[in-house]
Amino acid sequence: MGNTWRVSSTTPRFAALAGVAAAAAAIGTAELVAALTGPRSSPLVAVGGLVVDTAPEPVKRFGIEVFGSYDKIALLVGTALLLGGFAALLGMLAVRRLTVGLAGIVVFGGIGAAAALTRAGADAADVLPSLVGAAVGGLALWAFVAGPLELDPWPWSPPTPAGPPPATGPAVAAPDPDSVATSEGTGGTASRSTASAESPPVPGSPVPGRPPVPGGPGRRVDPDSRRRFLTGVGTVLGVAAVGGVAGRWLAGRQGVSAAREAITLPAPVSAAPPVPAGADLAQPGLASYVTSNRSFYRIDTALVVPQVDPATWQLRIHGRVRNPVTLSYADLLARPMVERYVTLACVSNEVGGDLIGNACWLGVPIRELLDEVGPLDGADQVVGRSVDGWTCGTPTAVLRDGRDALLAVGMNGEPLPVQHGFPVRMVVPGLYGYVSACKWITELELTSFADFDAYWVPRGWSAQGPVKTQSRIDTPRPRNRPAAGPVTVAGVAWAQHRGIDRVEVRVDEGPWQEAQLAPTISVDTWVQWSWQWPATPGEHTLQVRATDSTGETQTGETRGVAPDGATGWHSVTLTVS
Ligand SMILES: Nc1nc2c(c(=O)[nH]1)N[C@H]1C(S)=C(S)[C@@H](COP(=O)(O)O)O[C@H]1N2
Ligand SMILES: [Mo]
Repeated sequence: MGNTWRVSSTTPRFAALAGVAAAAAAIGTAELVAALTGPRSSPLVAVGGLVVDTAPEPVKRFGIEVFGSYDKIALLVGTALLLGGFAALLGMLAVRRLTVGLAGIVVFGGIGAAAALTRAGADAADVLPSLVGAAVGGLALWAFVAGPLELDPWPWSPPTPAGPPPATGPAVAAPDPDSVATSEGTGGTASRSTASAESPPVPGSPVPGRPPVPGGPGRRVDPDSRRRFLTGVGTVLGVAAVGGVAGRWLAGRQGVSAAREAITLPAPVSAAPPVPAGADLAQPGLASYVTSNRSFYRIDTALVVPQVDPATWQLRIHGRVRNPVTLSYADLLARPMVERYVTLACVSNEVGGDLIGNACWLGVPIRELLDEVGPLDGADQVVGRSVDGWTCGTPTAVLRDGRDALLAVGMNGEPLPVQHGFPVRMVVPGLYGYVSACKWITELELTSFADFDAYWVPRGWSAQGPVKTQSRIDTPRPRNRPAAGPVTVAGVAWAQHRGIDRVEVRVDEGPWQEAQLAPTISVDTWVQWSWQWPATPGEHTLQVRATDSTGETQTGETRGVAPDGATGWHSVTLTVS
């Protein structure tokens, strides 16, 4: 076929618009189809997830530092802007050569489909949204740059030809201003004359009899066709937005919040000890002793919160065991449950940071399940695997040493919130979340540390992640600008599964002074502390350090969060008036 190099009369600006509209049509369609095939097949979510999983660690850290907890929204917005830029470029290429624009759409559709296939639990249906989206996007692009919505040039009336009347026979002689560069070479017809090989591509006009506009190709366009084009773009953008929002809404309706609300959790055979009086000093600015589900920190790699239906949920305990088992949610709820307060902390918590919380968890002791499956010799690692493919590796010995490591179904008296791992997650006292606290768990696989690296290990984090002894000053903070006189300094300290023995505070690098410890429930929870400071006017620096029950005092050596948790003393500099 000929005419591969065509120059549309569509101007670059309109072409960019056409590209963006076509991309919107593709993405809107894909989101709608994804609502039918499952959330992980949405190309945006799948590509975003792939970016999260493959981004180099420093980039990821940069994202978290710069965008804070909005890093996921930032990623989606950034992706949308990037896609918009590419789409505009594709539109501009497409008016010069439609096949290049279409090829670009095919490439993007392919990337979306391939990304969807890499996601955990993907099947062939997960490529559908990308493929259908690409087809619709391609159709839209064609319509805008070469189809019914293509812009026409300015309807310029040619002056009446003054030359001799045409000779008999087909009109082939006169150079036709409508000529299109064709690869057919010779043998033009009445409607389409040949162009000399040397001549550059000239505007091809769909309106016969109109010469190109002086001043270069595609400068001015027919106002009627412009109206038609812009209406088309507006319509496509509108329909795409409605389709995309409808798709997201439908996907959201497939969520599990209704299933979660219908659950009644069993009573524990071993209830949590009551919170001792005075455990919460109720000091303004001080973190409360029990963290509510709403204010509990959230850390995970999931771009969309996994929706796991408890009716079909299963936990497979397998690998290097004598008797592998598969449990349903009902099986799990039928087992004796215990309830325990455990303080969970993130390895990415900076000194003084707030990626830590204390909740009351209800669940099944993992120790009992492991006793039943019977780990084989050498199975020194238990890998928790989430429905989205994320993994953590916990020492088998830690899970069997008698501590309250739980397969948790409840958090602070409710079924687990969806963000915190509904229907089932792990909680292990004394270990950072990244090596122990698998949310949306579907597998426990017994293996060895030598044989398997969990998610964060190849990304530069330690395979072993015991929580480091830490302490934090919650009040006063610099914005409090306390008045001179007695000031209550208060905060929290933690050394899960070892327990805190002592907390000390010092002012301006003076002598360490012992703070008062509030009562706490167990060695697995944090403890609040307070100290009366006879504050004097001027700028001062407060510092805190804790000593755990093994007698080890928190080191003052400052180290960052990677590879196994930050160290150093939290210090607060403020002005006393
Ligand atoms: N499926 C899954 N589970 C996960 C993670 C994750 O990325 N995916 N992150 C872990 C990390 S790093 C921490 S600190 C805890 C945080 O649990 P929370 O979000 O309930 O506070 O979850 C852990 N469990
Ligand atoms: Mo974490």
